[in-house]
Amino acid sequence: MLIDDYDPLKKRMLQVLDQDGEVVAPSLDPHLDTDILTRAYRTMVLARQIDEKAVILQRQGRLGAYPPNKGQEAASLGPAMAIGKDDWLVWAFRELAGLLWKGLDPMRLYLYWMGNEEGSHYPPGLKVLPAVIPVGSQLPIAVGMAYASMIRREGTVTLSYCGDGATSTGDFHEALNSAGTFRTPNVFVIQNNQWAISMPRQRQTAAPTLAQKAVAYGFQGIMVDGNDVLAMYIAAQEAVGRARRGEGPTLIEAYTYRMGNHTTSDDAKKYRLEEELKEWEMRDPLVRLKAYLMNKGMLDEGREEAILREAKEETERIVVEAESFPRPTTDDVFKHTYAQMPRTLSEQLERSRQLEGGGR
Ligand SMILES: Cc1ncc(C[n+]2csc(CCOP(=O)(O)OP(=O)(O)O)c2C)c(N)n1
Repeated sequence: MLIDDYDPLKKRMLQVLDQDGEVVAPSLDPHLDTDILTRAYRTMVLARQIDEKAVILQRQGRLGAYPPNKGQEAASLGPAMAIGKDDWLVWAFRELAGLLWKGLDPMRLYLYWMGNEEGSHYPPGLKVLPAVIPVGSQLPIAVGMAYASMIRREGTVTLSYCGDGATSTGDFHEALNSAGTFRTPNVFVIQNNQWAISMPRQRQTAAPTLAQKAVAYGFQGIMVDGNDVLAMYIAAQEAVGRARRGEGPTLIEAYTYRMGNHTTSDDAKKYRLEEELKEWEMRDPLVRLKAYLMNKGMLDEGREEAILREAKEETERIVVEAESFPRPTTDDVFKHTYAQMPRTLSEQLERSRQLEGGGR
């Protein structure tokens, strides 16, 4: 098993591709077919476009505060590629590429960041929870979901994501402790992007790796190069298989980097060095997959340009769609809490309508 060969206590990190897209571990190359690999690349390119456009829209006052994903595309995409349609994806707020792969309409994401709750309204059958901003709070929920699926013998797996900062929350500990105890079918991915706002990874914990935290909860953890989509995919594929076979949870630490600001309200230049960013720019997950595909003859400059052009067009299309989506009304504030609206609330609704109509 991969996981036995990459002991996080020895600080070993799983990698298939180096930063130039060269295969460093040929026996681990999953040899995915051209269709899947080009789809993966297209997903990463589209995620990057949607992400960069979101920052521009925020600066123009057309979208609210937004957490950039740039640099973390492979970390969320690889695990999403390893789960099936009936498996759950529980995200935090920086998992755009994985969500696109799972089938979430990115227009909903724009709506969400534009402050329209319809952005959290997903089609039935799409096994994805809405964004979770309270750090770490999605993890006990993910364990409950996996536990329920185990009791019902559904055979499904729950893939969840959190950041390195989330590993310091009580929720993280409670979730992983329960998952280990009940051997739930969970795959926990930590996107260790080296920063929790301005708090560096070194100040987060004295543990040399985050993956080794699994050891204390009685299950396995593995540290993976989070900018290597193939490494993320094979690690998650093994973890998903174990979960499905009833062999319990796995913790995957995706070693990656947040290339942008924490959110559009942040200025990372105030607390981190430009050199650090420059170093990580050379490990860009998109550049790496592109080089791998080109080396394999699965992609050429012409095809690459077409993918980028299509991604830009798709992004413009979803901007138009999101901006022309009906805005919520004051009436919506009163809906969705009670099946049968109580009298006190319906009186308030009536009053609100009068006020909106210019009544006093
Ligand atoms: C419970 C809670 N405390 C504080 C915050 C404010 N906050 C938002 S993101 C963040 C840092 C999260 O860091 P990390 O888990 O590493 O994820 P990243 O933002 O790097 O993706 C904090 C402290 C919050 N959203 N929820």
